[in-house]
Amino acid sequence: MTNIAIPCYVYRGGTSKGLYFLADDLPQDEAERDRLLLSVMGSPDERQIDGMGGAHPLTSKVAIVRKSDREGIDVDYLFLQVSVDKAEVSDNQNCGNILAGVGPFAIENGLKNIEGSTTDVRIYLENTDSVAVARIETPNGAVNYSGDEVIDGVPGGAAPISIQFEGIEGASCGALFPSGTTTEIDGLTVTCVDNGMPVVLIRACDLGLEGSESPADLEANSALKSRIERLRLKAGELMNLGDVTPKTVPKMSIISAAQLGGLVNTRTFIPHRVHEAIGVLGAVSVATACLVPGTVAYGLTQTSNLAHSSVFSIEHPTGAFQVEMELDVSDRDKPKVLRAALIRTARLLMRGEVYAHANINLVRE
Ligand code: NQM
Repeated sequence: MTNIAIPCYVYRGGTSKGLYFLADDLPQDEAERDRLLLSVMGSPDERQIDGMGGAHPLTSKVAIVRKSDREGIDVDYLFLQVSVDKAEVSDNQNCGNILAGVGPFAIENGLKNIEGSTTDVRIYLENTDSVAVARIETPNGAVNYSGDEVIDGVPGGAAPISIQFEGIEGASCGALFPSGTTTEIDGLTVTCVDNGMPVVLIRACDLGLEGSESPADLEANSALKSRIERLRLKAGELMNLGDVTPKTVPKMSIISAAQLGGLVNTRTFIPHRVHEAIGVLGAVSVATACLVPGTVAYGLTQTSNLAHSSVFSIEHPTGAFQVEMELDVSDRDKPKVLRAALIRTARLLMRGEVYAHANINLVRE
C-alpha cells in the first residue's frame, strides 16, 4: 500500500519547530486529521523515531493555515500541539513561536500578496479568537529570511519578524486575572493570568527553589513535578479551563528575582516538560502580571518605579525574551492591556511532501 503524501513546509518559528500545512491539503474530518498528524510526527513514541517530531513538545508542533474570509484578515491559523508520548493532538492553546512562521508561509503559498519591502500579514488565531499582525521583510518580491536579529535560544541571526497582538486579554479564561490578582492554592499564594496564554505564577522561594535551576534539574525532581501538577489541576478549574488533565494549559511559571537586569526570572513547565526558554504568549502573560500591582510577581519585580509602557525583559534558562507592553493600571481592579508586541525570527527549513502511514487508522494508541 502506498503511503499518503501531503504537501508540507518545515519552519523553525521562534524557539520552536513545526510542520506547516495548507488546510485544504489535510482531511477535513478532525479525527482523521489528527490520526494523520500523529502518523506524520511519529507519535506516540518518546523518540518519535518513525516520524518528523523532535522528541520534545517544542518540536512536535503543527500550523494549519487557510486564506481567511474574515474582514481585514489575510489568513486563519490553527495551532495543534502533537503529544510526543501519547496519541493526543490538542488545539487548546496558542503558539506564538510557531506563529512566527505563519506570515512567511502565507506569502510563499500565495495566500497574501507582497506589499513592498515589508508586508503585514493579518492573522486570525483560531485557537483563541484573537488577531496577530506579523510584519515580514519582503524586499525584491520575496520573503527574506536572513538577517542579524538574534533571539535567545536560537544560534545565529535571521530577519526580524515583528508581531503585534490584538484581543488576547483573557482569550482562553474570559478574564485577564480570572481568579483575582492572587489566589491561594494548596497553601501557596499564586497569580493566575491570561494575556494570550493561561499561566500560573509561583514564587520559586515558596517552592524551596532558587529559581535558577536548569530545566533538566527541575524535570528530575519528581516531588516538585507532582506538586506542580496538583497545583495546575486546581488552577485550571479556577481559571475557567475545566478539567485540564489532558490539556497543555495552564503553563506553570516559577518566578524569582531577575539576574540579568530584566523584569523577572522564569522557569516554565509547559506543563510537563520545562521550557528551554519561554513561550511567546507565555512571556506576554508573565510580563503583564509583573506590571500589575497586587500580583505575586509585582513585589518581586519592584516595578513600582517602572513605566507601564516599555520594552520588558523576561529572563529564562537560555537568556531573555523582550516584550513590548503598554498597560493602563489606573483602575487597579481592572487593568487594561493597550499593547503587546515582540520580535521573533523564523527559518524555512524544508518544503516538499511528508508521508503518513497508508492506513492511518493503524496508528498505535
Ligand atoms: O506561549 C511553548 C513555544 C510555546 C508556546 C508552550 C508559545 C507561546 O515556545 O506563545 O510560543 O508553552 O507550549 O512554542
